[in-house]
Amino acid sequence: MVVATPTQIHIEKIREVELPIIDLSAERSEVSKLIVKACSEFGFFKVINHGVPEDVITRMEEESYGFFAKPGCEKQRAGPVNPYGYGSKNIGFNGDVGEVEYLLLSTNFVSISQRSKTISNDPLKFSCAVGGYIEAVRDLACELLDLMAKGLGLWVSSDTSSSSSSSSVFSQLIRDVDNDSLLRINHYPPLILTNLKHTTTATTLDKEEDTSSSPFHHPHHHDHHNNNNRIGFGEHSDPQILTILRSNDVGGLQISPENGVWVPVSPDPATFCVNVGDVLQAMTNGRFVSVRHRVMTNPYKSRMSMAYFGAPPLHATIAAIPELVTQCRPSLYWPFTWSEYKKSAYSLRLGESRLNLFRILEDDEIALPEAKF
Ligand SMILES: O=C(O)CCC(=O)C(=O)O
Repeated sequence: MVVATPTQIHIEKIREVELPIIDLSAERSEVSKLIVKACSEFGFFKVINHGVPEDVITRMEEESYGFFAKPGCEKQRAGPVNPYGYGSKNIGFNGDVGEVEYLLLSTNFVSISQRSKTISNDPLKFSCAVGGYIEAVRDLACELLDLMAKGLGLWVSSDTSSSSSSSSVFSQLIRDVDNDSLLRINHYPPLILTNLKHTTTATTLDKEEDTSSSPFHHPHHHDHHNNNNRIGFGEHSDPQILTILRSNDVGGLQISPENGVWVPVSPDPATFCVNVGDVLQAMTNGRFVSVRHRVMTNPYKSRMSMAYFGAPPLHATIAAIPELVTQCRPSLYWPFTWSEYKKSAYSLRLGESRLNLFRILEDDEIALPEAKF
């Protein structure tokens, strides 16, 4: 007798949750509290009145659209990713793929200038746009990290003689000259055009324009409920300290507070999305959550996102901040250097939990941090 093996059906739930929007122009101690709450409960929040100049963002976006609108063979000149450059569909080195093309750049200005020669017909313009953007989002990341440190009751120096008015144990790592931060610019062509194999012209068709009168516009379409959506960027958590993400007005980003549950993040070009990375989860001894997220492609419009990943220097040792380790809450993770973490992170598939490799297993009583939606 042949008995059919039951097929495992993987059911996903979409949950609508309003994510915190934090106004950075509000009173500092109040902002600190709100940020700590958001990082502990969601691992993810949006900021308004962030201080990144509009023209800096516009220049960066224009350069990025310009690059993605080029014919495929020209874009390939900036690839393959090794460890920086242009990539298409392949994400990382372990077989992960998605409906995305991207530019991965170091935040080091010399490296950007070199790389620009293969990316742009006007390398100086491109590298200035990228350099200006990186400086502005790095300052924003440092400000947020200092507010987090304050909210956690950690020491924050205020050195008014330097351009960075304060620094904490978190922001010092990404202000370090040897920081290993990255900028990643993602372009997700619309599915409909991907299928028609017109990806190279997709960007020019729907670049930030009002598509309401276009044949591609579908007024009743909801990004997250449409079965035609495909994975643009698979489920993962960010390994670094903090991510500062900005996108155009096309949705697709979803975050996962628990296995199989996805919360769509509404796109809003007036805000930056901020999320906790694995290193910050380890340093805060699990007080903050590095939330898993993914991107679904939109059938009709192209999404573009720019993610700054603030990372420590390779030699930096990452361990829980002593003030956040108590008898009731001993260290959750073994100390590691950023170099060790990167090595193990990049040896795994995108969706695997890298931080678990460093988990101290003896203490069964401590629950793993999880977003509390
Ligand atoms: O495109 C997005 O919104 C997010 C991209 C992302 O998760 C990444 O680049 O790691």
